[in-house]
Amino acid sequence: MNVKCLNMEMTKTHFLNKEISLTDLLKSAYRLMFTAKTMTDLFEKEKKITSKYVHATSRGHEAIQLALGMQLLPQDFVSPYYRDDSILLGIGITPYELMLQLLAKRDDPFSGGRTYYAHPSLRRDDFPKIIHQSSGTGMQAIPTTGIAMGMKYKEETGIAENLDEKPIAVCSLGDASCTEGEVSEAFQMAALKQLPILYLVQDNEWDISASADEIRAQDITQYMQGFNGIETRTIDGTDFIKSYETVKECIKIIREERRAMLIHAKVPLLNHHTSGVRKEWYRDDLEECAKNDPLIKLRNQLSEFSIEDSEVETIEKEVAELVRTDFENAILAEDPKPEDAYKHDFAPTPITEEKGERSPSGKIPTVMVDCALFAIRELMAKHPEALLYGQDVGLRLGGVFREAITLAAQFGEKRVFNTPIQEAFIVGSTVGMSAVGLKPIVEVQFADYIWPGLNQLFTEVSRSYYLSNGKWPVSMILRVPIGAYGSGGPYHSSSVESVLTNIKGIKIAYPSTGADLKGLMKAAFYDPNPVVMLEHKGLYWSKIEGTENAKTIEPDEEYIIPFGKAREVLLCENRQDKPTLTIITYGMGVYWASNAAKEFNNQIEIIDLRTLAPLDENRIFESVKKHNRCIVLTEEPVNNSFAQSLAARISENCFRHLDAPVKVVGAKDLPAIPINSELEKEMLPNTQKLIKEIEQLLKY
Ligand SMILES: Cc1ncc(C[n+]2csc(CCOP(=O)(O)OP(=O)(O)O)c2C)c(N)n1
Ligand SMILES: [Mg+2]
Repeated sequence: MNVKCLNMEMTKTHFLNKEISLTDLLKSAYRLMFTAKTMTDLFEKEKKITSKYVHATSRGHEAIQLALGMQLLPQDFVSPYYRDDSILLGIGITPYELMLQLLAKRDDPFSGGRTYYAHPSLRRDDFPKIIHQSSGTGMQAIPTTGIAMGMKYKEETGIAENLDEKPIAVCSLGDASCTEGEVSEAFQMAALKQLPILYLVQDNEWDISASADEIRAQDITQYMQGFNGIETRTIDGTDFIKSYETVKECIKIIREERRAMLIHAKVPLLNHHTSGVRKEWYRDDLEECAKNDPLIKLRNQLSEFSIEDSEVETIEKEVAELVRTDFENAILAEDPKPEDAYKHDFAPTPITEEKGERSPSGKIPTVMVDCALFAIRELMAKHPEALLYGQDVGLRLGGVFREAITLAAQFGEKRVFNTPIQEAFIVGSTVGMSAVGLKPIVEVQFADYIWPGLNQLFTEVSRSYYLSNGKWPVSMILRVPIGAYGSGGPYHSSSVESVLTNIKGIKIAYPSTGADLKGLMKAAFYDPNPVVMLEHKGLYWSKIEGTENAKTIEPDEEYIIPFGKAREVLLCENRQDKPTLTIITYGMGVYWASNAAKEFNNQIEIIDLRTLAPLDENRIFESVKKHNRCIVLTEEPVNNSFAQSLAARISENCFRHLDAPVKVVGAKDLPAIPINSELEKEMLPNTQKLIKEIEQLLKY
């Protein structure tokens, strides 16, 4: 390409934050590209030191990465993947900062030594923003598309910041990562909602050792033809000028027209896949690829622009010195301290006390499902940043349990809307929505369908705060109707709390009354951390005999309950004449226990956990120590359950006080809950079964 015929006299870059000429732009780009190469070479030369922690570099991909990084503004969000160290150089991150992460040092600006090289997260005023980046290939597509959805939401509801240039989201992806199913969920939403996002796909035709012809039926340009409304540009990503112009054009369109675009940049992979998977083991195309080195191309373009060799040599010398000293300094930088491991597991919540009125006078009891609805209605009326989305929650139905009925009519279809059947998107998009300051309340239709969303919950949502070293908490509520109820059958009855409580970094509520559901929903909303609300659908309307007490007076608007505070459902004294016991339970268990307790004369105490994470250990242990006998009651199959693990904790902490083993009562260990009502009854716990267990335990 003859660069001289390009119409790029003056070009603004954020990197230098001022208008500069094309020659100056090319020189800046060359400086950065040479930096990336010098770093790759140094990391290889010093591999004894650098490969302690696995890393990948951008070698071969630098031109398109720099073209992108250099044009982003502080209001933009970018999600680079692990090969994008040149994007990071392009936005102004220094080699020293990158090397701090390479060596997992304490001052690593992204994660404080918690995550790998080029896994950034950044929240500096004068830089583009970067949410936490995981290693899961393609997993950044949904959170980043969530950012774009948040930007558009703010514009459409009139709460966006007033800026001369509107922000955009950029999601960078490797070619092979695009075959992940979640990536197409993201494309679907970006196309459907016309979101202001740029996808950059860097196509090196490699998926570690698997070649393009083995793993894809079409390249990304062809693939995008299935997504109406995402315009694609296919380019040679080794040509800096071409890349710069294409990125510039796309960014302009997205800033102004608020729609999605994709750049398919063809690039060679010149370095190893990672420091641990080396090119010499399996690559037979290295010679061919070397002919396409973007650095050599840019060097030639500098000559075409009559930039003196001596000037280029000076740049190279300066870069070599900088990279060397940065490396030496990074080696000397301090490691994290052991106690640093405990920082930023959860962001502090302002909700620490029960407040407001739980049972205002003059009101009649309200079913649990409406207590949740009213909580959300009050929150949405007060907070324009609150919105609700999920399957069927929109205007026509208001949720399959009518748990969101009237909300779309009251707050409009921008704030309460249906999503496609994409649990991964529903869950993972909250990361991006939260990053732009919104408070997403989302739903999966049944606990049985949380599985497709679980990857996002684990990989992205739960770890964002910890791995960004406290920069990006994810404030979201995930509502999950759960539990068995009247022959719901194997796919509408499951309990999932044991899996969820194994995910660290999320909070989990499992209220058993309307008042608790309302108070905890409020606490969840003001909590800066991700919260899963498990809502037993058998309690929603108190239709099941014996669950009438799930229906309560609706607390007032101020009512709020801190997480980690159990509820005393039934208290009894420790007696000399008869043994007593405590039942630690939650959800439907509260009603099995309450009904069973009627068969015993003041011998049963019942503690409702209300939240499974955090857990009110003090209240649990106190009750166990008082009664010396304990049942942990759950609706889940017993083996390897949350309840069994809690029982172990109780045994360990209350050992000297126990007169009997801590008994776990729950469902039978079977793969699914059968639909036939007799089989369902056989599998699940109930009041009668519990009475027998209590009798046994009291005999000790
Ligand atoms: C979900 C997931 N599966 C597998 C991996 C292991 N893995 C790491 S990189 C990679 C290949 C990705 O290729 P591509 O997206 O084309 O990026 P490239 O490395 O070629 O730049 C794989 C399979 C992973 N990180 N995440
Ligand atoms: Mg690839």
